Amino acid sequence: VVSPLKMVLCWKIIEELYMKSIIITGASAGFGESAARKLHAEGNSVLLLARREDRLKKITDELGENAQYYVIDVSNRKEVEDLFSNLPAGFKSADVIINNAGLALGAGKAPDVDLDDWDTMVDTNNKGLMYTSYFAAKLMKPLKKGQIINIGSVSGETPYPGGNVYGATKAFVRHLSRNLRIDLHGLNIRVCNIEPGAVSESEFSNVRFKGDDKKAASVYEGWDSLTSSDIADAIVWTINLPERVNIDNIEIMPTAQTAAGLQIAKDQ
Ligand code: 8X3
Repeated sequence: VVSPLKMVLCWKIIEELYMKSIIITGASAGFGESAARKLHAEGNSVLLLARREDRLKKITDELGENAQYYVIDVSNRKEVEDLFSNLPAGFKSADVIINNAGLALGAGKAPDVDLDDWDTMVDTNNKGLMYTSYFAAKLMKPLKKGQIINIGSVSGETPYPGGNVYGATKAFVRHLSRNLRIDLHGLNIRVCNIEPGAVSESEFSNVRFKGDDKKAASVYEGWDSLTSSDIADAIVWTINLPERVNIDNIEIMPTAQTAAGLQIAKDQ
């Protein structure tokens, strides 16, 4: 007869073997929060990163054991460096990083935009991604294992009116993902770029329209857009595939959304 103690020990060993340690940026809301919740529910250890401590604390308190948080602005190189030099126990050889932090600010056509918004988008969507990817790759390279999941956007594939610098930052995400995949080739490190289309039920639209809730909500009125949970499902699926499988790129659109095609101005 196997003693209860031995059974618990066996269970712990099995858990250790299959449980992954996963770092998630932009984890205080949206896809990041949803992915953190789903991955944690599957028995993984999660480290949630974002700027808003109150949100992070609330989520990790709800999740309990195996959920930790760290307050950080990913666009601050020093803060990212400090985090990676002092990663909490259990994350020093992290299996996965989900680079989800990012935002769209404004939807106006160039040049009728706020230049500060362009700066902020480049700082977070590109420089933030650059810093976290750099340090994650440094951590994973000697371990010869790991997975980097970046959150791009369909706007990085397809231009649209008012997309301007937001779309350009997401094209950077796509190209950096492809280039990292090549640089890390042979090291057993997976790199994936997930490109969502229009997603409601997240703060994304409110941030884009700077707190104008009515305008933000009107984008998603009367049709069935994606939810954060749909994107989190894709993230979880990508992680759970066998290590031999690398999903290089996924574009995920709501059924009701497609690219618009070319246009001609006759009376200019
Ligand atoms: C945002 C995609 O379609 O909402 O990344 O502009 S969309």
